[in-house]
Amino acid sequence: MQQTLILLKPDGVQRRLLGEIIGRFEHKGLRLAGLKLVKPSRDLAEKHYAVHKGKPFYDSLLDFLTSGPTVAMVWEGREAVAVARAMMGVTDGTKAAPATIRGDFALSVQNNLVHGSDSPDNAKLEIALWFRPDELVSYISVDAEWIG
Ligand code: D4T
Repeated sequence: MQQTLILLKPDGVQRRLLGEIIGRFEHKGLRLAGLKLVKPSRDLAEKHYAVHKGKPFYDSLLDFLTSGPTVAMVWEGREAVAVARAMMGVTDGTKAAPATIRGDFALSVQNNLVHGSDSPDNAKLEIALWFRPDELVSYISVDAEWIG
Protein backbone atom coordinates (compact mmCIF):
# COMPACT_ATOMS: atom_id res chain seq x y z
CA MET A 1 0.00 0.00 0.00
CA GLN A 2 1.52 3.34 -1.04
CA GLN A 3 1.99 6.02 1.60
CA THR A 4 2.45 9.78 1.28
CA LEU A 5 3.40 12.55 3.68
CA ILE A 6 0.91 15.40 3.82
CA LEU A 7 1.60 18.56 5.81
CA LEU A 8 -1.06 21.09 6.65
CA LYS A 9 1.30 24.05 6.86
CA PRO A 10 0.99 26.84 9.47
CA ASP A 11 -1.39 28.89 7.31
CA GLY A 12 -3.81 25.96 7.17
CA VAL A 13 -3.82 25.61 10.95
CA GLN A 14 -4.11 29.37 11.55
CA ARG A 15 -6.93 29.63 9.01
CA ARG A 16 -8.80 26.76 10.74
CA LEU A 17 -8.87 24.63 7.59
CA LEU A 18 -7.69 21.44 9.28
CA GLY A 19 -11.09 19.73 9.39
CA GLU A 20 -11.93 20.71 5.81
CA ILE A 21 -8.65 19.39 4.43
CA ILE A 22 -8.50 16.18 6.46
CA GLY A 23 -12.10 15.56 5.38
CA ARG A 24 -11.13 15.71 1.72
CA PHE A 25 -8.45 13.03 2.06
CA GLU A 26 -10.73 10.95 4.26
CA HIS A 27 -13.68 11.15 1.87
CA LYS A 28 -11.48 10.27 -1.11
CA GLY A 29 -10.89 6.89 0.51
CA LEU A 30 -7.32 7.31 1.68
CA ARG A 31 -6.55 5.81 5.08
CA LEU A 32 -4.89 7.77 7.87
CA ALA A 33 -1.77 6.03 9.18
CA GLY A 34 -0.19 8.84 11.22
CA LEU A 35 -1.12 12.27 12.56
CA LYS A 36 0.52 14.83 14.80
CA LEU A 37 0.69 18.54 15.53
CA VAL A 38 4.26 19.84 15.35
CA LYS A 39 5.95 23.22 15.56
CA PRO A 40 8.74 22.35 13.15
CA SER A 41 12.30 23.14 14.23
CA ARG A 42 14.62 24.96 11.85
CA ASP A 43 16.59 21.73 11.49
CA LEU A 44 13.50 19.75 10.48
CA ALA A 45 12.39 22.47 8.03
CA GLU A 46 15.87 22.60 6.49
CA LYS A 47 15.91 18.85 6.00
CA HIS A 48 12.39 18.83 4.60
CA TYR A 49 13.11 21.56 2.05
CA ALA A 50 16.80 20.68 1.43
CA VAL A 51 16.13 20.42 -2.30
CA HIS A 52 15.33 24.16 -2.37
CA LYS A 53 18.48 25.31 -0.53
CA GLY A 54 20.05 28.28 -2.35
CA LYS A 55 16.84 29.33 -4.11
CA PRO A 56 15.65 32.92 -3.56
CA PHE A 57 12.55 31.82 -1.66
CA TYR A 58 14.34 29.33 0.63
CA ASP A 59 14.83 31.49 3.75
CA SER A 60 11.31 32.87 3.61
CA LEU A 61 9.96 29.35 3.13
CA LEU A 62 11.80 28.13 6.24
CA ASP A 63 10.54 31.12 8.25
CA PHE A 64 7.02 30.27 7.15
CA LEU A 65 7.18 26.54 7.93
CA THR A 66 8.68 27.17 11.37
CA SER A 67 6.28 30.01 12.19
CA GLY A 68 3.60 27.95 13.89
CA PRO A 69 1.95 24.59 14.28
CA THR A 70 1.88 22.25 11.31
CA VAL A 71 -0.17 19.07 11.11
CA ALA A 72 1.89 16.17 9.77
CA MET A 73 -0.03 13.24 8.36
CA VAL A 74 0.62 9.97 6.61
CA TRP A 75 -2.15 8.88 4.25
CA GLU A 76 -2.11 5.58 2.42
CA GLY A 77 -3.96 3.91 -0.41
CA ARG A 78 -3.69 2.98 -4.06
CA GLU A 79 -1.50 5.58 -5.84
CA ALA A 80 -1.66 7.73 -2.71
CA VAL A 81 1.19 10.05 -3.82
CA ALA A 82 -0.35 11.00 -7.17
CA VAL A 83 -3.89 11.07 -5.79
CA ALA A 84 -2.90 13.51 -3.03
CA ARG A 85 -0.92 15.73 -5.43
CA ALA A 86 -3.91 15.94 -7.76
CA MET A 87 -6.17 16.84 -4.84
CA MET A 88 -3.75 19.60 -3.74
CA GLY A 89 -3.49 21.36 -7.12
CA VAL A 90 -0.44 23.15 -8.50
CA THR A 91 1.93 25.16 -6.28
CA ASP A 92 0.62 28.66 -7.12
CA GLY A 93 -2.82 29.08 -5.61
CA THR A 94 -3.86 31.49 -8.36
CA LYS A 95 -3.26 28.77 -10.97
CA ALA A 96 -4.58 25.78 -9.05
CA ALA A 97 -7.77 24.35 -10.50
CA PRO A 98 -11.07 24.78 -8.69
CA ALA A 99 -12.02 21.79 -6.53
CA THR A 100 -8.38 21.30 -5.54
CA ILE A 101 -7.32 22.34 -2.05
CA ARG A 102 -5.11 25.19 -3.26
CA GLY A 103 -7.58 26.08 -5.99
CA ASP A 104 -10.35 26.50 -3.46
CA PHE A 105 -8.46 28.10 -0.56
CA ALA A 106 -5.13 29.63 -1.65
CA LEU A 107 -3.94 32.67 -3.62
CA SER A 108 -0.30 32.57 -2.53
CA VAL A 109 2.66 30.57 -3.86
CA GLN A 110 4.41 30.22 -0.51
CA ASN A 111 1.38 30.08 1.76
CA ASN A 112 -0.29 27.32 -0.18
CA LEU A 113 -1.67 25.34 2.76
CA VAL A 114 -0.44 21.83 2.06
CA HIS A 115 2.62 19.82 1.20
CA GLY A 116 2.45 16.41 -0.40
CA SER A 117 5.31 14.09 -1.30
CA ASP A 118 6.10 14.18 -5.03
CA SER A 119 7.19 10.55 -5.49
CA PRO A 120 6.93 7.26 -3.59
CA ASP A 121 10.68 7.33 -2.86
CA ASN A 122 10.52 10.87 -1.49
CA ALA A 123 7.45 9.89 0.51
CA LYS A 124 9.48 7.23 2.31
CA LEU A 125 12.26 9.71 3.09
CA GLU A 126 9.85 12.42 4.24
CA ILE A 127 7.79 10.06 6.40
CA ALA A 128 11.01 8.95 8.12
CA LEU A 129 11.88 12.59 8.71
CA TRP A 130 8.57 13.52 10.35
CA PHE A 131 7.55 10.25 12.06
CA ARG A 132 9.18 7.53 14.14
CA PRO A 133 8.10 4.05 12.99
CA ASP A 134 6.13 3.51 16.22
CA GLU A 135 4.04 6.63 15.50
CA LEU A 136 2.49 5.01 12.43
CA VAL A 137 -0.51 2.73 12.87
CA SER A 138 -1.21 -0.22 10.62
CA TYR A 139 -4.79 -1.50 10.48
CA ILE A 140 -7.47 -2.72 8.10
CA SER A 141 -10.34 -0.34 7.44
CA VAL A 142 -13.72 -2.05 7.50
CA ASP A 143 -14.73 -0.54 4.14
CA ALA A 144 -11.51 -1.56 2.33
CA GLU A 145 -13.31 -3.92 -0.05
CA TRP A 146 -15.62 -1.12 -1.14
CA ILE A 147 -12.92 1.44 -1.71
CA GLY A 148 -10.28 -0.59 -3.55
P1 D4T B 1 5.33 21.33 -1.58
O1 D4T B 1 6.74 20.81 -1.75
O2 D4T B 1 5.20 22.24 -0.41
O3 D4T B 1 4.32 20.24 -1.63
O4 D4T B 1 5.00 22.24 -2.83
P2 D4T B 1 5.11 21.91 -4.36
O5 D4T B 1 5.72 20.55 -4.58
O6 D4T B 1 3.80 22.19 -4.97
O7 D4T B 1 6.11 23.03 -4.82
P3 D4T B 1 7.69 23.11 -4.81
O8 D4T B 1 8.32 21.86 -4.31
O9 D4T B 1 8.12 23.65 -6.14
O10 D4T B 1 7.94 24.27 -3.74
C1 D4T B 1 8.04 23.99 -2.37
C2 D4T B 1 7.45 25.14 -1.58
O11 D4T B 1 8.14 26.33 -1.85
C3 D4T B 1 7.24 27.40 -1.96
N1 D4T B 1 7.64 28.22 -3.11
C4 D4T B 1 7.86 27.63 -4.31
C5 D4T B 1 7.83 29.58 -2.93
O12 D4T B 1 7.64 30.11 -1.84
N2 D4T B 1 8.21 30.32 -4.00
C6 D4T B 1 8.43 29.77 -5.23
O13 D4T B 1 8.78 30.50 -6.18
C7 D4T B 1 8.23 28.36 -5.39
C8 D4T B 1 8.45 27.70 -6.73
C9 D4T B 1 5.94 26.75 -2.14
C10 D4T B 1 6.07 25.45 -1.95
